[in-house]
Formats: sequence, C-alpha cells, structure tokens
Amino acid sequence: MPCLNEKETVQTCVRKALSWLERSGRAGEVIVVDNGCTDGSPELAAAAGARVLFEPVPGYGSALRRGFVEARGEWLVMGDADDTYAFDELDALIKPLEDGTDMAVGNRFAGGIAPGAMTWSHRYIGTPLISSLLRLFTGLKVGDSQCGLRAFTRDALQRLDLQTDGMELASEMILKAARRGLKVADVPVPYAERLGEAKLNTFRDGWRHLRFLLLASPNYMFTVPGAVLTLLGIAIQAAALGDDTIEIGDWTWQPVFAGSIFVIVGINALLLGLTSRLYTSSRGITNEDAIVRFYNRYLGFEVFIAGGAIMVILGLGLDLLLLLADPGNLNISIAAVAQMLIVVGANAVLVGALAGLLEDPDEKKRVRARS
Ligand SMILES: Nc1nc2c(ncn2[C@@H]2O[C@H](COP(=O)(O)OP(=O)(O)OP(=O)(O)O)[C@@H](O)[C@H]2O)c(=O)[nH]1
Ligand SMILES: [Mg+2]
Repeated sequence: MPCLNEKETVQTCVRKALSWLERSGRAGEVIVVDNGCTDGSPELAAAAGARVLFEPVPGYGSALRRGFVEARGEWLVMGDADDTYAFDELDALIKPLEDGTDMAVGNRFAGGIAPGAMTWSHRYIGTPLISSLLRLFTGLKVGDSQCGLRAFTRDALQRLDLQTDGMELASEMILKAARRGLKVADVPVPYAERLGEAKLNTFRDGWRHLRFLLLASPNYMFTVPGAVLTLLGIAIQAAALGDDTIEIGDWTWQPVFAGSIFVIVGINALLLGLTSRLYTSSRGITNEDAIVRFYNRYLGFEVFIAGGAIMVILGLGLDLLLLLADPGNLNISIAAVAQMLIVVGANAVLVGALAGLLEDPDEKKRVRARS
C-alpha cells in the first residue's frame, strides 16, 4: 500500500488486509510504503501490524516499486491506503492467479462505484480516455486501466520491469503486460468513497499518463503520421512538377512548396520515430521490432550520416544545374525539390548523430553474434 498522509484510513486498510490473510489461511505480510508522510500515518500503520518502509524518491509509482522489491511473497497485491478498496475480500482478485493468470486488474466500473467515490471528470473523461488509448496501443481489453487494486505473480513483476515514479505506473503496468504477452484478467471490484484528501491531481497526473503512453508508442506519435505526410507530399510534389493545378470550384491552387514541406516534415517524423524506437526498445519500454532489428543489423547511424550528406550534395548539385540552365527562367518546382533534398539530408545527418548517442553498443554486438 502506497501511503501519503492517510491517517484516517491506513489502519483500517492494514487491519482489513491482515484479517483477509488470516481468514484465507495464507502466509503473508502487509507492507505500507511512505515517502513523505507528515501526519504520522507510518506509525499508525506499524501499530496496526504493517511492515512500514520509507522510500526517499517521491511518487506513487516509486513507493509501489519499493514495496514490490521488498515484498517476500510469491504473489503480490497492491492497493490504496485510503480505504476505497475491500482489502478484507480479496478472494475474487486472487482467483485468476490460482488459475495461472499473470496479473489481475480490478474493474471498478463493473464492481460498483459508490456515490461520490469518483469525480465525474475521472469517471467519464479521464479514465475512459486513458483506457481507450491503452486499448488502441496494446489491443488489450482493459475495463479500468486506472484501478489501483491489482494482483500479480512475482514472475510477472520481473517481466514487467517497471520504471516510472508517478501515477503513470498504473498505465505502465498495463502497457508492458500487453507487450510482454502476460495473461491479464479483469476482476470486478467495488470502489468506496475515500476519507481524507485526494493525492491525485487531475491535470498533472493525467498529463503524466498521456506523456508516458505517447512516448511509449513511437509508431502512433511519429511513424504513422510521418508516412502519411511523406506520401501526401510526394503526390503533391509530383503534381507540381507536372505543372498540374488543383481546382476546387473557382479556386485554383498550383502547389509549389506544399509538397516539399510535407515531405520534409514527414521524413523528419519518420527519422524521429526511428530514434524514439531505438530509445524505447533499449529502455525496455517497447519490444524490439522488425525495423529496430533491421537497423541494428544492417544500418547504423553512419548510414544516416552518409545518406544525408549525399542528399545535401544532390540538392546543391540540382541547384547548380538550375542556375546554369537558365537563371532568368527558374523552374520553381524543381528548385523546391532541390531545397527539400538539402533540408531532409541535413536533418538525416543530425538525426544520425543523435541515433549514434542512443544506440546501445552491446545490442549491436549481440545482434552481430546472433547473425
Ligand atoms: N507513498 C506515497 N503514496 C502515495 C503518493 N501519492 C499517492 N499515494 C498513495 O497512493 C494511493 C492512491 O492515491 P489517491 O490520492 O487515493 O489517488 P486515487 O485513488 O487515484 O484518487 P482519489 O482516491 O480520488 O484521491 C493512496 O493510498 C495515496 O496515499 C506518493 O507520492 N507517495
Ligand atoms: Mg484513492
């Protein structure tokens, strides 16, 4: 139980959990992790029979991860210390683990939310928004991605390799469970109104979740929009080279720079998508996919630097040709292509330099040893 100033409720939570342990005949311990209480709740928790730990790094995720590391059990249950979850009734939550599931996630929408327990903005906007992003990114059917009551095996914990410090840990667990192929169960759990003050800040913590999810999904952030823009740009540029005009009603548009702008931004997004994937896969946030494997095996930052330099030279060469051909009657569309080559090439050189910093040298050795 992560606990930040919950003096009204922490003892009840500890007692409920201990009573469930005793009733179910399971050997276990109740751990409360404090990282900055000022209201005496750690002392109260200890008096109620909990093992109390102190974690110096602040945050919900940081406190939970500390508890996970120190826990001695084979199975772990996490839950808030604000008496919103029924710690005295954990049979249903544990049941899937008995059947070989790796992680059970509570679902408050299915289990019943007491009046006043969840603000309407969390109930109808925040939680559904984060849950639908998680469903989109993982394909996993999660009913309540923000439920704080969960159970999982020690083996699942090791495979999850959790790293975040804040409330976004709740999303990190689901995202990584899906990416590591863990078996996840959805268990209806009731949710009661909390006593004491909320520690969650809707905007700060909501943004932490969103930021984590977006960073962990470079394909949705960069690769897909980048590919769409690049293709659109090539199509528009081809039309411009053919001197085509696009007519909508009375309005005529002869694209001159639009195509090259789209290609520049699109390729930039693709380059950033690749570097983000190098970064997230070396940090274990995303799995190594075919493109990252291809990069590690056949490419490397040197290829980007060399390829970018060649594009810059081609662009400059094209400029020179245009200038020599007929400086008075410049073909603007071809000139746009030349400038596009220079900008894209220069970007590729810069991104190549960045990729050189992000590359995991050991990974390259491993890939070469395998091949
Ligand atoms: N140790 C520690 N515990 C925290 C921290 N932030 C929150 N908690 C605890 O984590 C649990 C969840 O926080 P809550 O404020 O209940 O968040 P919530 O359940 O999403 O929202 P409300 O219950 O509506 O406030 C509670 O037991 C808090 O005391 C923290 O920085 N450190
Ligand atoms: Mg709570």
